[in-house]
Amino acid sequence: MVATKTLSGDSQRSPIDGEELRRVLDDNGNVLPGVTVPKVAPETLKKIFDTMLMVRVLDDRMMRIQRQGKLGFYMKSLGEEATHFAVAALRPSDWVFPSYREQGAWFYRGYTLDMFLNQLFGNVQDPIKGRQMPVHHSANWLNLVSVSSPVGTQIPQAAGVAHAAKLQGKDDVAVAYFGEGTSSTGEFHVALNFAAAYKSPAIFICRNNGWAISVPSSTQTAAKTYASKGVGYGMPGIRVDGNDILAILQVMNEATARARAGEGPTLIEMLTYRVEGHSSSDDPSVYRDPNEPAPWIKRDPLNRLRNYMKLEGLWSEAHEKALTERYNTEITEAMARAEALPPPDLDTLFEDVYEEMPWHLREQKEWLMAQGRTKSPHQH
Ligand SMILES: Cc1ncc(C[n+]2csc(CCOP(=O)(O)OP(=O)(O)O)c2C)c(N)n1
Repeated sequence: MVATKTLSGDSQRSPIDGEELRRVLDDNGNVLPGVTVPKVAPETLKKIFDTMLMVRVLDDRMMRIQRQGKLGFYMKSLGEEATHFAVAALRPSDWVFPSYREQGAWFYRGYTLDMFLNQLFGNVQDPIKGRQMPVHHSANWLNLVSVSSPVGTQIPQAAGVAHAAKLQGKDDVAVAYFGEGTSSTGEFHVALNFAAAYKSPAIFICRNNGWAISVPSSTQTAAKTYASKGVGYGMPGIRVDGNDILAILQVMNEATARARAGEGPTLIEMLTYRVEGHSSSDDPSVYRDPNEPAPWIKRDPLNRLRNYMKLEGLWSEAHEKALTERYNTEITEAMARAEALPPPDLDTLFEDVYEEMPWHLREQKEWLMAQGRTKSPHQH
């Protein structure tokens, strides 16, 4: 077993691959013998379940409209949605630096379906004015920092913001999400070293879903686990079942408590699996054994949470059915609204960077507007 330092709490030998892995629920959603179940308010669990269900319904609908040619690009999270709800262990004042695969985190923090769809369509009500490709959201009012296409850029930013909170005497934490493939970038190493050296209140979530597009996670590192990398930098590295929301909340509670107490950062490897392609542009049948997803589908995070809640008397079939129908209706309506809206005005391209527009941008704006174009370039 690799010498990953665990915090207090329970530890189970993983039935998945034999390395130490924190779990609370078994693959079916039953509490494992001898583990401590974290205290999670029933309302929180219900909110997580409802939002996870929404992500599932939404992902499916969005992938379909992508296939119909209405949307340029989409990224699903099928099978790895529980990782999104690590944010349920945070306060609203904590900062989150997501990668592009954490839809649930956005909705959990208050991003709306309309904002989501307006961003995908890049229309006039898109919170970021059509400036990013689909699924690259940005919501500074929710302390959710812009998604960037180059992977890894968000990790040093999170380390920096965490450190700034510490310098300001606040006990806020900053959380960065990234995939295991992204741990091969320089940004991962720079950020972990900085945060550990300065004891910054950062939490690094490595969402290990097995693949970085077509590159298997085993190719990204010679280390036995991603969690063990934290130990090398001087912080705890915890490996948790990323399809088990209770185990995720348990380790997040420990990591936030450490960070707020001034004890520094934590690296959490959330072991999960990308059941489908990397994005709407990917075809995993070209590089992946077709039998590989089967055992992971049995460990589905939504099923496990549903079963646990059923046993706790917090779930009903009628509620889930009604909610699924409601989500489908709301998505259809929000989609119709988003599709009907025009793109942002061309001159908005020049806003938001400088308080006072410099001369060269003013010239460019005047030139563009003199061309008599009324449509945005992506309408041509
Ligand atoms: C710096 C940089 N290099 C390469 C790419 C191309 N690229 C986009 S996503 C991706 C795979 C990332 O895999 P991982 O970090 O494991 O996240 P996952 O998509 O599996 O959630 C790559 C290589 C990129 N966007 N940025």
